[in-house]
Amino acid sequence: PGIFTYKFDTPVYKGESSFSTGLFINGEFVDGSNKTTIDIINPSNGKLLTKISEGTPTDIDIAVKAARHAFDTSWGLKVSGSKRGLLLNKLADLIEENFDELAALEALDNGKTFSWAKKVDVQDAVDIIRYYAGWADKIHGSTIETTEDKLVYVRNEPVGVVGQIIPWNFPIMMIAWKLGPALATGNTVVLKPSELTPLTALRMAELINEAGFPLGVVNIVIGYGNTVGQAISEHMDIEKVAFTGSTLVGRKIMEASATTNLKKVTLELGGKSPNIIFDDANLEQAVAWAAHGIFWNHGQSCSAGSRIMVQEGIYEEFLKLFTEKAKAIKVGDPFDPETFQGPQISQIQYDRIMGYIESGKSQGATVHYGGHRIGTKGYFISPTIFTNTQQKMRIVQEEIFGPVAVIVKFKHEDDAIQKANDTTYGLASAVFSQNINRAITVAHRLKAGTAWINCVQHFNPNVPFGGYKQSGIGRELGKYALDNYTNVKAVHVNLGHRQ
Ligand code: TXE
Repeated sequence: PGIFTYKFDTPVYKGESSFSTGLFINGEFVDGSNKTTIDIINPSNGKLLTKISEGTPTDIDIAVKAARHAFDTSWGLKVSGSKRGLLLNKLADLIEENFDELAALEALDNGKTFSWAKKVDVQDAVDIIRYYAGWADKIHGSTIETTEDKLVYVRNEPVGVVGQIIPWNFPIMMIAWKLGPALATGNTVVLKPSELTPLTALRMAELINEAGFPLGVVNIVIGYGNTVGQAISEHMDIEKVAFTGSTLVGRKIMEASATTNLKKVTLELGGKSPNIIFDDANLEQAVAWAAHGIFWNHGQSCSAGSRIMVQEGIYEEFLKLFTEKAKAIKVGDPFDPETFQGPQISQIQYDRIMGYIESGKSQGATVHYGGHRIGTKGYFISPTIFTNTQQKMRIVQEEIFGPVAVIVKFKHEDDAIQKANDTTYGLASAVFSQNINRAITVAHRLKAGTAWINCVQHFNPNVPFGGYKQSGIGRELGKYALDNYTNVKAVHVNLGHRQ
């Protein structure tokens, strides 16, 4: 396989990165079985960054065999929880030791800003791996009282070989969200990063080796969704698949499971999260959070507060302040310390977002601010605000996944709740009000896996995250994620009863 070498010479980071561009199978970097490569594009200028090995279904087979062998010989319940925790902690230490380099790779590959990559993505990866390291020696079964002549106990056994398919919007963070609970509970992994953003995954592969994980415990196969992703979903020896991505692909993964070995499926899919701002909210705070909710990570977040719902009494004032915030956002080079918003990830996503902007216009909404490209190279889009929206418009119902805020006016509490719940999604939601009774009551009535009160986009390693409705199945993070990665076995021991 090739080697990726890159010299960062930026105002915020100077350093060099160099690592293999192969697939990571059984602790080694190898070419894909077809010897083909995938072009990796820098979203800031649309130019080729590097070529990386392309995996195929055959490579998935090889990786699954390595993972199965590791599970049977050197992982799972063959090693103690303390050992698994120690290795996870070591991995977290190594991420910390290479903190700035990983953030820089993330900014280069994905286009997110270096400063936010440090503050959120890499920091979160460290915190989450440490959190699950702590669980590794605390996976307890239980005993259940039945009758005197019986002992019944329940074991939580690792599932086996698990497949994990992740997207491009938070590459290193998604690796941590997926590997943490899977490895803590003793599973072995075949992970497919997005074909758009493989760089931090490859660097992480090196760190996984350096930490000393036994060969084959983690395998990373980069490739396209309809080949390698599909092969994971259909594989007969993968017993669980965890996916983060679009609802469309989530459906395909469930279908593939249904027609093959009924592997367990957890899905973390899209959203159209409402952000409800009542007229008794702290307006300045609500404006700042609302802008963060939709514009952070360039709107490429499954829990983006993309429907900003404002009560009519403060509508005009909110719009004025929110527009000022949007205007103040600096769009540009992810390595410029002043930049808040970098490029969208790809030409395809750029076209998709611009398509939504056109659809909003043609369905009669008003582009209050933005709505256009910025610059002539790369995939930069101005922060955009739509007003005069109607509930049935595509921009109000569908996930745009870009820096496009849709403002929805509402009259009273019931009106807000009805509109907020009126989509097929149910990932996150937020309520802004100084009346805590109202804020909590409304939060409880929203059909979403997360409800934020007077904040948005907060995550903690120990707090579950996942969707209602078509936003997904299962929960990630916290102890909830551990359940996805264990099988429950009930053992009945006869202490005396004779047939
Ligand atoms: O996602 P895909 P895309 C949403 C968001 C975005 C839209 C499309 O609305 O605009 O999805 O983005 C792999 N079998 N989200 O096309 O295709 C793929 O290789 C198995 C929300 O980039 O879902 C990648 O690794 N896997 C989301 C991963 O799925 C397949 C994050 C995600 O890509 C596959 C990303 C297949 N048939 C997009 N086809 C979130 N929840 O945060 C593709 N993949």
